[in-house]
Amino acid sequence: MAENITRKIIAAHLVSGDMVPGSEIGLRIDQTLTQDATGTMAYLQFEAIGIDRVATELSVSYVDHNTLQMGFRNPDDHQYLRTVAARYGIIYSPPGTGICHQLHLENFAKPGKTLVGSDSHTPTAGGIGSLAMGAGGLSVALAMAGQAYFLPMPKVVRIWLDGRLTGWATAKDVILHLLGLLTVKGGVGKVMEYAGPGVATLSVPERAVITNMGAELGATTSIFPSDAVTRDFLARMGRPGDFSELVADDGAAYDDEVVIDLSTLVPLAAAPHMPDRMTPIKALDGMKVHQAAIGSCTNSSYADLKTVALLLKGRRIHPETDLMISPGSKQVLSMLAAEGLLAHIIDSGARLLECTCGPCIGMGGSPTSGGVSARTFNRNFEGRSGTQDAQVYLVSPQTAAMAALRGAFTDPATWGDAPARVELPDSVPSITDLFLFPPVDGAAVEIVRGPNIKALEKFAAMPEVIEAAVALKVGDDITTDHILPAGAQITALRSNIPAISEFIFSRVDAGFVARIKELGQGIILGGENYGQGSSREHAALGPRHLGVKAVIAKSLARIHRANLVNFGILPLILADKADYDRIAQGAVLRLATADIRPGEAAAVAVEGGEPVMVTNDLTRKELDIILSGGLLNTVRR
Ligand code: MIC
Ligand code: SF4
Repeated sequence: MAENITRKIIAAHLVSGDMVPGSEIGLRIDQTLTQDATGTMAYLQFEAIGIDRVATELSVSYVDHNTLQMGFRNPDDHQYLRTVAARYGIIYSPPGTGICHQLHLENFAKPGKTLVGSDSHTPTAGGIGSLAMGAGGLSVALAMAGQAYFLPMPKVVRIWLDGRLTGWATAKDVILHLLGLLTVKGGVGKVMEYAGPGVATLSVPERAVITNMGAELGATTSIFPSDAVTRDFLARMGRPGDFSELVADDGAAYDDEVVIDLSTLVPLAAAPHMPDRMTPIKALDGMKVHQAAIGSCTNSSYADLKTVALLLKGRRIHPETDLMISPGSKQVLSMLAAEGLLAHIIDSGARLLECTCGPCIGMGGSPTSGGVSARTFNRNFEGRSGTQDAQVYLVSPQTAAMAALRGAFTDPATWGDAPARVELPDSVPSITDLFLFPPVDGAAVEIVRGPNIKALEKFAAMPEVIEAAVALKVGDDITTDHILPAGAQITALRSNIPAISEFIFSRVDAGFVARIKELGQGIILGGENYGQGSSREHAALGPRHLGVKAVIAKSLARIHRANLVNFGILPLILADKADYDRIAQGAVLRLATADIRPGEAAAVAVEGGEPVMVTNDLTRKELDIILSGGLLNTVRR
């Protein structure tokens, strides 16, 4: 039977379930990755499972988020991550080596392999033809232990690319265009599979820009074929042996299709505060830009930064605009240095940052109050930059560089000739020596735990009856950044659940933590797409620690829903969305857990009112996990 790429990889890795969209499948996982902000939890959980060595083909632990090392917390985390990696057979990428997704694409990702990473932008590796998915740390820990990764079988959407990019339009504008078309909910339950004649016109790093930001569509993942372009990329990266061809069969079926003519695209921006608020740069003409930031796992490749360096060459950035540049990896940085391109960046007045996530996750680099920031990143959620009222626009590197030079967004028609396309050199210098490879036998390695590494909490089983107040009612599109904000101070506490829980919902409702502590337990009422964005399981662990028993929402984002299950919080859906308006914050709800059955409706009593009906999309196994107090309780047993 003619098959698409997604279904081919799934079929080759299927260990349980049927490939029927929406029903649960289990996949064998070849590779895993973690980053430090989610990694410490993932490895604590891996240790709790009690396996002697990772069972995957390859597992890598990157340190790229919490790298400021203000005080002992970050360095303690890094030391733990380095030693736990050596102990269990995991490759360790020290802080400053690069951003996890960029490094993985350059050094380890392979066509046709499955990859699960404790970061929502893991689909970046889809640019090379890997089926790469973001997940909570516990799911990654289980994959490292050789267990299957469970997810609902996705639908596969063919994104047909015609033509080729022209003028100042870039790969970033392709995905921004798609986000404008489909919105941040448009990819839920789907894999975006790219096809058509336009595919061959895009390099692997360009493809990775597109698959990276497929995360913002809410998609399970995004994937490109592995073709002659992929072969060429791997050869230049010194990994020709990692190539294998992977294309859709002629006549393969898809669940849906979107057609994009690349030649019609123009430079775009996602306007504050959602990645799908699409606007052409032309429409922003004249808007002052206070800050520009180039980098992040979306746009920090050699080609992106060389293009920027050449735009800056011989010019000075606007005196009232701050420009920050973070290369995606030391490989990129050393290539820029070797070609003399760093000089253009330095002489332009730009600031060169470390090869880390940096300002993308609010590790410094916050804009001025109310300031406009043009960022090449993938998320512009309110407050994520560290400045609550900053106006963050997501743009391409070219657009960010032009904004920094002019001090404002200007009409691309005034930018002159677009820069020539940058190709990778024939042979790229290897940075393999910078990774720490684990010893063959790690049994003797001592795992070092500083005071920032707190032991895992044991959660009790779910009570038979939940009788609890709605501790917080929130609207649509609540992101995990709303639930647990990022930023240097808070993210440094990722290994310490009691401490980080003090910040749950702090930017939405400063009284939340005190209120739920007073109540002792609670229920969260949410709107559409509750929990979209990052994979941070702390957005489930923190609420769980504080006594949240259930989240009742109009709809839930995939990774966050899985994290709720993993930590024993019931993810419930309002059967009638109109009931949302009937439940006030503070209302006491009552439900018997025995009434909750997979896929069936159940009544929830509302104090002083009519009951409301809730449904769920839980399997029996997931329900049992929740009732037993979370996945770790099940696994430990
Ligand atoms: C993000 O971009 O929000 C992060 C930080 O990379 C997260 C992971 C995290 O919260 O640690 C993600 O995207 O999954
Ligand atoms: Fe890092 Fe930002 Fe990418 Fe998240 S989105 S992995 S914080 S660069």
